[in-house]
Order: sequence, then structure tokens, then C-alpha cells
Amino acid sequence: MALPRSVIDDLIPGLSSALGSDLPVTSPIDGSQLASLKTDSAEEIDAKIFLSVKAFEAWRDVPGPRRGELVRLFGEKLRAHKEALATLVTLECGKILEEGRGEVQEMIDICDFAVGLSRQLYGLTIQSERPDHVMQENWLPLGPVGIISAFNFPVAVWAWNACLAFVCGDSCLWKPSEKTPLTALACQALFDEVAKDFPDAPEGLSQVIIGAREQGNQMVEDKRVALISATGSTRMGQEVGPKVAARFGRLLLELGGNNAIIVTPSADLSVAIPSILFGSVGTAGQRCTSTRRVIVHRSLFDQVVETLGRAYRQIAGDRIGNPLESSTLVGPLIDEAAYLAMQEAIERVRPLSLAIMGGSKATVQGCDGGFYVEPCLVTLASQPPEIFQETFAPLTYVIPYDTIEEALEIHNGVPQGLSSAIMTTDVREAEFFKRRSDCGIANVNIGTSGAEIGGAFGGEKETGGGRESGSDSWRAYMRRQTSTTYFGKSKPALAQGISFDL
Ligand code: UN1
Repeated sequence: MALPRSVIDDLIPGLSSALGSDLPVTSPIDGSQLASLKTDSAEEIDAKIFLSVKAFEAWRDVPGPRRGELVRLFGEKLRAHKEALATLVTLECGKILEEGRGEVQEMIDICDFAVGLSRQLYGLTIQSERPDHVMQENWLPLGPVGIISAFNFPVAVWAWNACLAFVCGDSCLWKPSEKTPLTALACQALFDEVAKDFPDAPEGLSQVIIGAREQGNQMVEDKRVALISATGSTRMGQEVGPKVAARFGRLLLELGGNNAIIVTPSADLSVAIPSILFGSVGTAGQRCTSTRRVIVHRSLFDQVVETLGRAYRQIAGDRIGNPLESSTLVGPLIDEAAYLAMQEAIERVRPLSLAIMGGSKATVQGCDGGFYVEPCLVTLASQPPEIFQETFAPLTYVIPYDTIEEALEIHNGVPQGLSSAIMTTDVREAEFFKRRSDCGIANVNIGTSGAEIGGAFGGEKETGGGRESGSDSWRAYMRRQTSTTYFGKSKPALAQGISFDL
């Protein structure tokens, strides 16, 4: 199947001005080059940050619902270009087209959410202890927001951040993964088309910075960027976090996960198995929410391993392939480095494992330059520290447990804390799990991946503590102000009953 490269020019009309020799962009489908871009120079980044400050200063005074209208129009634009953008997502990051569509849908959903939110950025009125005083809590626009996104959700995670930031009155600078800059340019072009007919939208409200670590770092270290929202590995977070903290900037981190599903004796396996399967091998295991560990009650261990094994064999049989083909369930890994990291992780755990199924390189006809793998299932007698590191690949460890307390101990025994799930029909077990799981997401009879945008998304421990997307995550993009007003006529009273008379 020839790659549908025409979507690149269709979605990025100004591509020629972004071309250069610095950054070759390849498709993980077959390793072929899609384009080569020039990266932004230090001066260009400086100018973009300057423009972002100017854009913020204008945009913050536009009424919230009007800001929401711009996001509504952007959502409409995305609806109109959903199929093309989904195709470009697949072309550039390799996820299957169905999931590419899902990702664009996630952008549309967050647009809708943000439009409603634009009329609901509520503050508080607070009872004052003094007569004729009123206290308020106001939420005010924050400033330019720097977004660093990862290759695996090249557009949705930006939209979670940007759409909330826009309705909150902020401008945005986006440094996409160097592996997926074309999808970023496509989103920027769609946004520009909407913004050009929207007189309230200042120039530079949304901008893209093309580059890698060095270019992202310039934004991270620049005091003018009020919030850095970064999605990626724990290692990246460890680098970015102290730099932003040192300049007293705001930080929102979405880092690695090591997500587990606990399968209890009362689990309905017709619910559990598909959830484990989608969580483990969906997106070729390249979601931060992917299922990395399955913690199974000893009474069901063999049955679960056997059933999963059958499904894995079926996938290895004929469902690994070109992600543009509708029969494919598992597309390629992003690149060779990802393939090697998976092999290394398998070798690390091999001496400790009971059995290893799959994990070999798969050949896909017509996609010779791509890195395709058979999903890998590793059974272990207990949880070793060798599996504490996140491996972005379809590599899942199955571990037995005897008591629910022990299951939670295994579950919480990793450094990350993003997503978790339990398969149970026992309400007591479910509630125990929700109270004890140390993750930001704790699902019952639902897998670890595929969260809806309405909830706050993020995790604890080495996942970084940030929350994005739904619920009250918008607060990260605004500054909180406490304001006390005295409307009396006599000498105002002091708080805490202090008298200070001349
Ligand atoms: C990510 O992998 O960085 O919950 C985000 C999910 C998706 C988002 C994943 N809605 O799996």
C-alpha cells in the first residue's frame, strides 16, 4: 500500500517554508522519509516567545466566552479535517488509523469541553470576618504556556493543553516531539485558518517550535514562559523540572507509567481479557497508559496466561501490519531505538521469567524499513526491580498474587503512578482497590488506557503529579488571586481583631 503522502501538502499548505536539512522526518510504517525540516534557531525561538508575550497581553482581555468561540471554530475545523489529520497521525507516528481517528476525536472532545468551560471559569466569594468587606477568589490568565509533547499522542495531548489554555486567556508555544513535527505543523495550519478570520485572535496566539531537546530547553529556561506543560519520559521530567523550578515557573508534568491490571477471582474474564489486550498491545504498547503488568490471582493464573497467549498468537498470526490497513491491530514501533529497548527489556527479565511468549521482530510486506514486533507476554513468579522501568512497547508481565493486600503491594511497588485497574465483580474489593491504588487513575472493570477527556488525567510519584484535560485541570493555566474589598465609609477594621489606633 503506497503511503498517502498527499495529506501532508493538503494539511500544511505552507510546508515549503518549513523545509530544511536539520530534521529528517520518517514514517515508522516503512522507514521512508516524509519530509525534512529546518529547526528553529535560538533567535527565532526568542522572537516566538516575544510574540507569545504580546499575544498573551492582547488575548487576556478578550472575554472568556469569546475565547471559547475561537476554540469552538477550531473544533469545527477539526471535524472537517478529521480523516486527513488522522491519516497524517498514522503516517507519522504509526498508530493504526482507527486509533488515529480516536486521537483526533479526543481533540474535538476537548474543544467542546473547553467551549463550555469558557463560561465557567468560576471563582469564589468568601465570607469576610470584617463588616462591609467582601472577599473574592479570582482566576486570571497566566501567560504564555510552553507545551512539550511526545510522539505517541502527537496531537491530542497538545489539544488538551492548548484548548484549555486558550479559553483561560493564555497564548501557547508548542515544541512537539522531533519524531512528529508534521502533525504539529498541520494543527498549527488548521488553527491559523480559523484565527485569521477571528479578529480578536492576536498574531502568535499559537506557535510551533521545531526542534529537539536543545530547542525545547530554550523554552524551558525562558522566564517569560509562565507554565511548562511537558509530556514524556521520567528522565525528561527530571531534566525539565528543576530548570523550571529554578526560575519559579509553573510546571505540569505527565511522565512515565507502569500501569497494572489486577485480575481477581471474581473477575468476569469476558470483560477482563479484551481490556488487558487493548491495554497491552493497543497502540503497540506505546501509550503512557498502556498495560505493562497483569497481576492475577493464583487460582486464575494459568487460565489467564493461556487465554492471553491464544490472543497474542492470533495477533502475531495476521494482525500485525501496516497501520493504514483496516485489519491491522498492531502497527510498528516508532523506530529502531524503541525496538532495541524492547529487546533489552526482554533480555533483562529473561533469567527471572517463567516463560516468554512472542517478542520477535515481525516482517510486514511492503514495510521493510519499519520496526514491527510480536507482542510479548512474560510470566514471572514475583515482581523484580528489573521491570520498574517503563518500556514503550507491547511487553507485558504477568505476576501471580494470593491476597488482595498482596496484589496492591505488588501494584504500588513501582516508581510510577499513572493508571491502574481491577477486574472484579466484588464491590468490596473494588472499593478497597480504589482507596489503596496509588495512581492518578483507578478503573474498575475497565483497562488502564483509553481515558475520556472529561476526567483529570495524570498521575502520582514519578509520573509527575500533573493533571490535564477535564475536571478542574483548567486551574493550572490560570493564576489565583484573593481579593478583599472594603465598601464601608468609616475607618476599616483590621483582620484578626487587631486595633492600631493613633
Ligand atoms: C498518552 O499516552 O500520553 O488514556 C496519553 C489514554 C489516552 C491518552 C493517552 N486518552 O490512553
